Amino acid sequence: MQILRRKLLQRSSFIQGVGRCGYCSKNIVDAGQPTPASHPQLLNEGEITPGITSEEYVSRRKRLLELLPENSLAIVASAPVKMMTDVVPYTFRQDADYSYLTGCQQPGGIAVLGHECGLCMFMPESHPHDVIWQGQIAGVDTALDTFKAEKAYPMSKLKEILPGMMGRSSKLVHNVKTAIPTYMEMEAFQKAAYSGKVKDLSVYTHELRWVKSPAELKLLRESASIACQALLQTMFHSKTYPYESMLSAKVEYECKMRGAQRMAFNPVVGGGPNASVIHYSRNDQKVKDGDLVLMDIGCELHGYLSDLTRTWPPCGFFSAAQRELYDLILETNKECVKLCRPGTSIRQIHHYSAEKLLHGLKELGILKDSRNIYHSYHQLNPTNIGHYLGMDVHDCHSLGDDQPLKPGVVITIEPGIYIPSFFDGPERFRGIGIRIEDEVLITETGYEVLTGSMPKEVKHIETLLNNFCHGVNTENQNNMRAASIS
Ligand SMILES: [Mn+2]
Repeated sequence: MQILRRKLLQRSSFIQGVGRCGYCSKNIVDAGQPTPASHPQLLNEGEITPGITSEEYVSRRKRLLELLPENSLAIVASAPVKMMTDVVPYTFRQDADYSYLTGCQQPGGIAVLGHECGLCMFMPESHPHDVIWQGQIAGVDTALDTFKAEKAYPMSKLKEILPGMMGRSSKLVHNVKTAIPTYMEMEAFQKAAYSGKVKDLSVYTHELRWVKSPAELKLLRESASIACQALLQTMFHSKTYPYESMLSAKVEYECKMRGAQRMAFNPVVGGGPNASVIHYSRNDQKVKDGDLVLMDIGCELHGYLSDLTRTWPPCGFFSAAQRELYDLILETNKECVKLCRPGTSIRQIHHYSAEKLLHGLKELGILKDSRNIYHSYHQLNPTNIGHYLGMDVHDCHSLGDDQPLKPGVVITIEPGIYIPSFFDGPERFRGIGIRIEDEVLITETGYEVLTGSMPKEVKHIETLLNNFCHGVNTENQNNMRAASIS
């Protein structure tokens, strides 16, 4: 209580100190994104991203320079703004490499990193008209003061300055994903490209981004925790509202109410046979009584993502066939999680899972021994056991699945079986799709499941979905429950 009061006093004196306008007073520079001065509730002094200090950004750039070939220059453009219609942009998301190296969350900039120049940021210039419509943006001052660039110029100076920097370098590495004609059409770039001196930056950044720092792990842990809490609330909700669209809306609401900026991807909410469409995104059907619903969701917390899947019967009980298949996938999930440790690779875990699932499908009578068995298996499970996770959903993909895992790497373990309604096999299994996905952090001694707080045992799910209402009307109980948890 006392602590709270002291905090309130601090807040009110802060507000008095900066005058009536809390956001952009004379004393606080608007950096176009939260800073410790403008958002003290979010960032501590010295942080550029919540939990990540400017020193950490400096050390990321230093490590990148150590990896880059001698006398090379890295060019990293920010993500472009994508338009939905001519004047309506999609929500902007910064490119992960640009974000990792600068911390800057706005579009329109180009960051250049070299052994001699350090970080040199070319910043977009705002015109008074833009400020009225879009608000303040980060400019040269913010690049120097907030993002700690060694040098910063307005974008209008790019043509004057960048060609010389490129000409003095023996190799260029650039962010191929966000490459733009602005610099690619420059003669110096073309010349380097022609003589094979241009490389993809992701080879280097993926190696750096693959192993997470303690600050990054804290954000990933929180992102996973938000996803678990949100999905649990959505599971409760599903009994009363078994509609794919409502479950999608519910999980997004619950994630954002817990501090997530956005979803990591469009939630996959597949009822019954829709669960067999791996990246199903229509989310427009009612989940039939007795059917399972598969939800694959994730959110983004200050650039760090979560990715979690559960499959359950909104009616509260698994059928015998659903349960038999669920048990196989759950067992595979748990065994694969136990395989996670330094030195093993995603590929090895994948092979183990495929053997286990194939064997299980034969035991259940879903697959029969034949020359085509691997082909049939592939139709029921075309997915990989997992992927790296971090600032992108399929993080650091250029490293491939054969890398021996290291402490600080986060991967997903997501076995699944997807049986289409038209499957030529036992009828009782047709139209069932199940995936159980967890996030696993590789530790010095083994692993830690970051999504462990979200139930996956049949018994736990059935208990959570059923009220033991002792004579009280079940419908009312469900509504009360939904109201109390929302
Ligand atoms: Mn995944």
